[in-house]
This record gives sequence, C-alpha cells and structure tokens, in this order.
Amino acid sequence: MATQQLAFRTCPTTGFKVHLRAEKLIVANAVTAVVFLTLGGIMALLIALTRWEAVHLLSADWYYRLLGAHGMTMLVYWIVFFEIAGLYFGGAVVLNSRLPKPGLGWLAFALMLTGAVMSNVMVLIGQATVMFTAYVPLKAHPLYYLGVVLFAVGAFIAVGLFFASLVVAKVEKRYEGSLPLFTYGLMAAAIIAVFTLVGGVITFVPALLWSLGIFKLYDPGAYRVFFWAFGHPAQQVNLAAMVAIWYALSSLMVGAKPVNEKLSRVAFLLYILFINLGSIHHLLVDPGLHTADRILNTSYFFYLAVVGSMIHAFSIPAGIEIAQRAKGYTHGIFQWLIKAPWKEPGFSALVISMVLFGFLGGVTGVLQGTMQLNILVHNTLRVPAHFHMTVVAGTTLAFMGISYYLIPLMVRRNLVGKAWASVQPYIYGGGLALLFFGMYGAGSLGVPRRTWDTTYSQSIVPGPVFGGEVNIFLALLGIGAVIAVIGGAIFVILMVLTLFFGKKVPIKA
Ligand code: HEM
Ligand SMILES: [Cu+2]
Repeated sequence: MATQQLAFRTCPTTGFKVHLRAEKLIVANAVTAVVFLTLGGIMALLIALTRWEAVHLLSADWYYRLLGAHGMTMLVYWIVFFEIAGLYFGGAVVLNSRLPKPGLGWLAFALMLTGAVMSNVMVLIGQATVMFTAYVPLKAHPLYYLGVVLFAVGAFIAVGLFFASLVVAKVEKRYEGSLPLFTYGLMAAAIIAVFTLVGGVITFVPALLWSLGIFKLYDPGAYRVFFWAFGHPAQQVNLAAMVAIWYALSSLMVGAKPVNEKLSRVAFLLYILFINLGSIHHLLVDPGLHTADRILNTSYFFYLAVVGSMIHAFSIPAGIEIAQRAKGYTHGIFQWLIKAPWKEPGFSALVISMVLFGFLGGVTGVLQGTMQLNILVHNTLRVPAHFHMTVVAGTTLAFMGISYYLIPLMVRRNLVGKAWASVQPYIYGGGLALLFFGMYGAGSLGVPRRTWDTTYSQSIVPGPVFGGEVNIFLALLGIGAVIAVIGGAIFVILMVLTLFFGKKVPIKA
C-alpha cells in the first residue's frame, strides 16, 4: 500500500503503532520548537556577552529587546512547542492509538506559530521592550499582546486534543489497565496547562485592551497577581513534563521501573493540587498582599508540592540502581553507577538534568522562595541563576536528551553524529553550571538582573557601586554562556543533520 493511504505504521524500534497524521504534527511541532531554541540561543549569547562587563557587547536598547525576546522565545515558544509534540506522542503513539481531529492540531499549530512570530517581531522592531514579564505599566504594541493571546489559544486547543486522544484510546481499548506512567505524567502537565493558559488569557486580554486605549488603567499590582497565575504554573507544566521524561529516559536507558509506581503517581497528583500555592513566591516584595499571606504560603504551604519533587528525586535514582544491580553490577556501593551507560546521551542528559535541577535549581528555589531571603535577593542575578538551573539545565536538557531518540523515530531516520551526541549533554550542562555560579555569585553580591549597566556608569549613583570581584563572576557568566551555547548548537546541528541526512528507515505497515 502506498504511504499516503496508510493510517498507521509500526515502529521497528519500539513496536508502537504510529498514527501517521499524528506523526506529521509531532514532527512539525518538534521542528518548530528547535527553530525557536536556536533563535533563543543566539539571543542568549548576545545578552550574556553584554552582562560580561569586559565585553559589554550590545547597546542598551538591543540588550533590553533581546532580553525580552530570549525569555519568551525560550520559556514559552521552545518549551511549549516541544511539549505539544510530546503530548501528541504520549497521547497517541505511546497508547498505540490515534489523534482525533488532526485538522484541529494544524489549526492550533498555525495559531501558535502566528502568535509567536507576531510577538517576537514586535519585540525585535522595538515596539514591545517590556521584558519577559511585560509588567504594567510598561506598555507594548497591541500586536504583542495579541500574539501572546493567539499563542495561548492555540496551545489550549492542542491540550484539548491531547485529552481527546486519551478518551479515544480508552474508548477504543488501545491499552489495558491504567495509563502508562509517562502518559500519566504528561496528563498531569496538561491539567496544569489548562489553568495556566486560562491565567494567560486573563492577564493578556486586559493588557491588549489597555494597550489599545480601551481600558484607561491596568493596575500594576493586579497585573502581577494575574501574571503569576500564568507564569508560575507554566513552570510546573515544564516540571511535570520533565519528570515524565525522566521516568521515560530511566526506563529506556537502563530498563528502570519506578520503585513504587502508585507513589510516583501520587507525587504527580501533589503537583496538580498544590503547585498554585507557590505562585505567591513571585509576589513576596509586593505591597498589596498581607505579610501573613506571604509568609504562611511560602514558608509552609508550598512545600506540599516540593514533597512531590522529593518523591521523584528518590524514586528515579533508586529505580536506576535496582535495574543496574539486577544486571549483576552489585560490587561495592557504586558499581551500578559506574557501569551505567554514560556515553548514551539520554542517560547523561538524565543524570545531569536531575543533578543540576535538584541540587542547584531546586535548592536555590526553596531557599529564595522564603520571605526572608527573597527580600534580599529579589531582582538580583540570583533569580535567573535559579531558574536557568530549573528550566534550562533541568527541562531543556531533559527535552534534548529524549529528542535523540524521539525525533529519529518520528522522522524515520537514524541519528547523525552519535559521538557528538554523547558529549553534548556534558558540554551543555558544564557551561550552564558555570553560568549558574557566575549569576549566583554576582547576584549574591547584589548585582541586579535585567540591567545593561552593571557598573552604573550612566547613573546618578556616584562612583563604582560594586567592588571588582563582581567582574570575576560576570566573566564566569559570560564564559559559561559561551560553552552552553556551543553545547546547544551541537544539539541543534545534530537534529538538523538527522532531519535532512539521517539514513532512512523503511516504513512498515
Ligand atoms: C545557552 C543557554 C542560555 C544562556 C547562556 C542564557 C543566558 C541568559 C542571560 C545572560 C539572561 C539575562 C539575565 C539578566 O541580565 O537579567 C537570561 C535571561 C533569561 N533566560 Fe536565559 N539563557 C539560556 C537559556 C535559556 C532557556 C533554555 C530558557 C528557558 C527555557 C531561558 C529563560 C530565560 C528567561 C525567562 C530570562 C529572563 C528574561 C527577562 O528577565 O525578561 N534561558 N538568560
Ligand atoms: Cu514560581
């Protein structure tokens, strides 16, 4: 039968029945994600080389434009396009089922792409220099907000399609028992995505009307509350998707099983139930909220979600250890670890992602999320230090790790440049760790984030504000960024080479 008439093919590697119309959507979303990752990476390099005082590359105008564009391109466009690809994969392919109404998937894709391009163009032409958070009263061109809203609506449709695919798989009896843990984790991410996207619309529609002049006032305090109803859970979508991928990679790489699958599922449930409580950690310096709310929330309640992460943090390494020991690597305490497949990019990406996320991202997040410390470090470089360990070293690296397996499967070509792939996570992770220490050190000395002029050479503050030691940290930031960008570029190049030149895998019905 000709390829066009086939509805499904059988994947020769995994045995999955792959719905071909879902496959096309997965490839389109994943490729678009990688394009945004590339753009975001170029912007990252330019802004990092500006923060490195000795280089101080960009003009102030371009630094602020690219800062905002980098934040949106990476944290929203790269991540969400990839997640949508992942949702279609987890909802249709992993369940040996189909994606209902693929046409809606293309509508979602078109809305998301239009929105992303529209908002980024507005930033690049200098009509929306509002940075990632677009805090009111900073005002952007109406098309910027419209772009963000279109993107959110598109993503909403895609998430709806994922839920529909779960229903179809259940009704058509494509799997037995409960959902596989990977898909279950993605479902948790998708549930969180629903209220995230609603939050996005509540934030940005009024901003659009305000920018159009229809609303005369948009209260900055209210905006911040709305914004973080979107911005905080958005990170938990990434968190849940990342953890789902951790489980998938640990199983793919060494055949690990969760030690107690029910407990792992409960941990995902904790995310859904309690993650929103964490939103207040973004508002700790806001005068509008009562101190009691802020302290009670961030010093007590939000740990309930942290408990979820702690469960995964013990469960996954334990699963790996058990699987390795079962293979006979029982000598001493660490033979199981030494004999792990360190050259397999999926494994190294998994471990580096877990270590950097947990020890640097998680720990700094829990610390800086307390009222007392937050008052000191708010708006310093310690904040981006923290979140580059969560969404970059954690989520982005995990996404890269699974891409080495998922993208070749979906484009039906063999991965090109395996040797490069096996060093890539180390380069990317190593660069990011340096970036972290640079940002963290400078931030601890009080250097603000989001400033072009660290030396205050142009400001009314007389004399140097910081001692020379901050320059060491800012240099570390710059050097780490260069290394991380090289690591990111290797990933992108391998994906592009695979897409165009990878050895073709013949299609089987
Ligand atoms: C090679 C990788 C990367 C490097 C070197 C890098 C570097 C930087 C630098 C230097 C800043 C500016 C800090 C400041 O001056 O305030 C920044 C901001 C930011 N980055 Fe990255 N970054 C990278 C990847 C990513 C990724 C993958 C994401 C998201 C998934 C991300 C999300 C953000 C966000 C949200 C901001 C804040 C934007 C704002 O303040 O408006 N970055 N990054
Ligand atoms: Cu948050």
